[in-house]
Amino acid sequence: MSSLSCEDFFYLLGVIHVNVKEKINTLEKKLKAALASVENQAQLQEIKAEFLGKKAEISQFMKHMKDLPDEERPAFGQMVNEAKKRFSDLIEAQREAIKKAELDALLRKETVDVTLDAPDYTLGSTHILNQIIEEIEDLFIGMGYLIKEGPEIETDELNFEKLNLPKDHPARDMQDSLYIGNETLLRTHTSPVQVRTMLAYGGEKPVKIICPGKVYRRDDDDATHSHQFTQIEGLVVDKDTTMSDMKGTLLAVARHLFGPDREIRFRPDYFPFTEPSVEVDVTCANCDGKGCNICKQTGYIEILGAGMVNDKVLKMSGYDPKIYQGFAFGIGVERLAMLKYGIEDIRHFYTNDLRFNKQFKR
Ligand code: FA5
Repeated sequence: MSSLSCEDFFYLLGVIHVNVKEKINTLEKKLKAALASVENQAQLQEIKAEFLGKKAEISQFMKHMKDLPDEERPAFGQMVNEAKKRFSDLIEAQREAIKKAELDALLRKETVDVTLDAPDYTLGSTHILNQIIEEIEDLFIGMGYLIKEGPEIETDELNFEKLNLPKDHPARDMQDSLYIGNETLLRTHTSPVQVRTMLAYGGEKPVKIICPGKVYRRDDDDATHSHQFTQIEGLVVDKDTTMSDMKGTLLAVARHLFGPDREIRFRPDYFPFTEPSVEVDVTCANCDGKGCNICKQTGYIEILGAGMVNDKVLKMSGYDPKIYQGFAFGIGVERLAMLKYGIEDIRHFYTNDLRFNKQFKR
């Protein structure tokens, strides 16, 4: 067997070098072509595995190292490692290009053209009943009142008895009630919140509150009655409270709601919890008090019930009627809105017909 001469060996090595070099060049061209059509990171990963992974051709070249003399190995190793580095750089450059393309696409997709017309969003608005409640609350807050709320399930004692309506009192018929148990019912008015406040104040402090909220009665629903409706009641208790304080306050309410030129009048009425009691009318805003269809030719429309707090009620809630007097009033919010806006049926407030609701956008 003839041994290789030194020249032959270098010749052989040169061929290996040349072949590997050529192979690397071919691989590099293949890699560039593959990278040119790559579209996403997943495809790029596959290409990386193919060209730089353990089974990649370039990784196999290192196996030739052992066939080389020691002095050739560094040059060979350097050539292969430089190729690997170039491959890796090409792949990473492509990775960055894909990232940038993906980001550009996302930004293009999410671009907002500020010159376009805004979409026609339909904005909701506060329900007319809540608008009136807020309007009345604002007026009373301006006059130094506090807003008090209470539970809709109430005791018979607070809803009736402490308001001078004992169990057998015929005036209980004025407010047909929905009982839940023997002693609990859905409140028929927000007056029990007034009782709760007086009891909490312990007969000592002056009271100046309004109590908005839902109330319930066993009334048959029709154009002017609902089994559930909204009230705002008010109560003032202090040491020098007179009927003219009440009149001035209610005149302010009437003018706030129906216009600055309105006048009010009192008609005698009956409520067990007030004495004297009055029905309050306001001059008709439609005809200025001259008489029209809306006010049934009377020149006035009825807006609320009121009165001076009955001594018995003050006493039952801990206030000494010789020292304290008070006035109270109760407004039916739906009825008030019907008068103000000429709404002919109370049921419009609850059916949520948008054609109705939209008329009262603030
Ligand atoms: C009361 O509820 C008294 N607590 C009000 C009050 C307070 C008077 C303080 C004096 C002093 P009345 O039952 O009248 O009163 O109800 C008050 C208002 O609620 C009525 O004027 C009316 O506007 C409204 N209302 C009564 N029943 C209904 C109903 N079924 N549906 C819609 N509104 C009603």
